[in-house]
Amino acid sequence: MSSFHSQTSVVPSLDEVQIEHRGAVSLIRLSRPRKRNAINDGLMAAIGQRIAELPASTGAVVLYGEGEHFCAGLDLGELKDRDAVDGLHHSRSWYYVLRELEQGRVPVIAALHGAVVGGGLELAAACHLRVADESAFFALPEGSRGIFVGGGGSVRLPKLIGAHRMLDMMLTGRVYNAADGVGIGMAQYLVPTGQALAKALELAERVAANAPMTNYALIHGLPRIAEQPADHGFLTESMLAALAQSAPEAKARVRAFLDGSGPKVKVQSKP
Ligand code: 1HE
Repeated sequence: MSSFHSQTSVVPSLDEVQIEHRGAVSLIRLSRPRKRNAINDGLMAAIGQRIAELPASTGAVVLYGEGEHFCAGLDLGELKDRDAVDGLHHSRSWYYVLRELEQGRVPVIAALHGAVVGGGLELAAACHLRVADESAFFALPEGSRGIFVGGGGSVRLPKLIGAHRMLDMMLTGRVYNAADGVGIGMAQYLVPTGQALAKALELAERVAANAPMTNYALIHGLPRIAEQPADHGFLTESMLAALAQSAPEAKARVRAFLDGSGPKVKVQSKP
């Protein structure tokens, strides 16, 4: 079996997933540009390790790719020798890491450029916010390669763009350019070419300045509430609201607004 989740022999390729800390923001860089940041077992294990080892001082993460592309998806070189059992465990190893990322302690913002394809799009979909620059393009070439998504794409992508659009992408090989992709919900922000990382950093700094409990309640609460019957959702919401507002930080922020020193809500010139 080649899956690192079912086998301890996979060594995380830490040199291919670099980490840097800038204040409360940690930057995780996919660093395998020769292969367009295609994800093999070692690289996926390294993403998992970088997430697991985030320091307590991290309030938000930016995930981005080195070189001309965000990520070319699964390293197809690994696929040729994999049997059905290996394939099952391989998928589960991706689920494990992407769940750690999606259901971790802090929000993760993906900065997207160039190819965001196959497993690269599945990785981006597990992040909480996505910023695309105008060079980004989105595709699911699995259909044309005779395979299927295996990194949680069939669960996460229909929630972003709708099952009918994902079906189209996989059946016909349709590629969305950045503007059209953002228009259908692949990402929340569109910026000029070369500016995705800067915009993601700016957003991450803002996110990291929120009360940690509010961020935690958002990334853990909202997706779960969306899956619950309304009656359960109301109860979950009320509990998260109670928890967030009881934190000392919330009290201090509310007091600051009431005494005139806290920020007011302002219209921003750009989203
Ligand atoms: C790769 C991969 C890869 C590049 N696996 N080696 N993903 C795909 O089907 C996408 C396949 N890749 C491409 O379509 C193109 O490479 C790109 C559009 C992403 C970039 O094009 P370009 O012209 O910048 O680069 P390139 O010349 O195609 O590739 C440079 C090298 O990276 C080359 O290797 P080299 O040794 O000849 O230099 C490519 O073979 C290699 N490379 N992409 C392996 N994906 C959990 S299941 C998820 C299932 C999937 O993700 S399926 C979709 C896989």
